[in-house]
Amino acid sequence: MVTNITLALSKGRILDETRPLLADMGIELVDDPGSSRKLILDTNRPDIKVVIVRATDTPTYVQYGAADLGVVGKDVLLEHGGEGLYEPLDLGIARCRLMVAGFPHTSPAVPQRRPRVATKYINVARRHFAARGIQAEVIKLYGSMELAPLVGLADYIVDVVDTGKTLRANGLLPLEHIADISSRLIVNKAAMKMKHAALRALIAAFACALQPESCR
Ligand code: PRT
Ligand code: MG
Repeated sequence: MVTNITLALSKGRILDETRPLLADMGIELVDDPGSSRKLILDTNRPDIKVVIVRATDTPTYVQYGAADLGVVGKDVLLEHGGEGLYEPLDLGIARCRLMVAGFPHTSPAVPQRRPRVATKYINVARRHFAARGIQAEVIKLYGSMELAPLVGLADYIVDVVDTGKTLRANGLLPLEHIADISSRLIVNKAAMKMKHAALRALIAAFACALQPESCR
């Protein structure tokens, strides 16, 4: 009996950096995600489909079993909480750092008043400041976080930083490190029981694509 598997990926970095791993596993997309508007993509494996979702939605699709597994940034996973999910593998792709950033002269260590923090990572930001004894006022944004300090909306932002160019271009600096980020393979907990053999095989194939020498 064939077990059908659905893998959730987001366009951009995660799709681009997951595709070579899939290729090493012998899995190729049939439709070109660059030009296709389809959101459910066939692969050369009749039992494996790829669904294209927003990066922040990946844990939700996998949590509810709409996808059996997915690839998602640890930043998104920290914010989501990881309920209903296994995280069997660190794929080591789409690396960056989750940081507090702001103007060079401000320091979250000595707040003058209750600091305002703009971010799409509101849970992460609350936890980070609370752990340092600071009750920050956290403002939810959906993008262009770097703008918030420039127009007086917030004292700080919490965002992922790679080269730091985006911050520097806006006169901002990384101030505090929250976490090193890479993308993780996540698996629906119920699917892991119901589709055990198929998912085990796929997770093992991902592991081999990451470390071929350990699979020879
Ligand atoms: O773009 P969209 O709103 O659809 O969703 P998304 O931004 O969540 O997705 P995407 O594809 O941009 O990012 C997917 C994942 O890639 C994130 O969840 C991170 O785990 C990881 N990643 C790695 C990054 C970066 N590097 C990164 N540099 N995600 C975003 N950025 C952005 C950052 O937000 C900032 O605007 O790039 C800018 C900073 O880059 P530097 O190089 O200027 O520091
Ligand atoms: Mg983006």
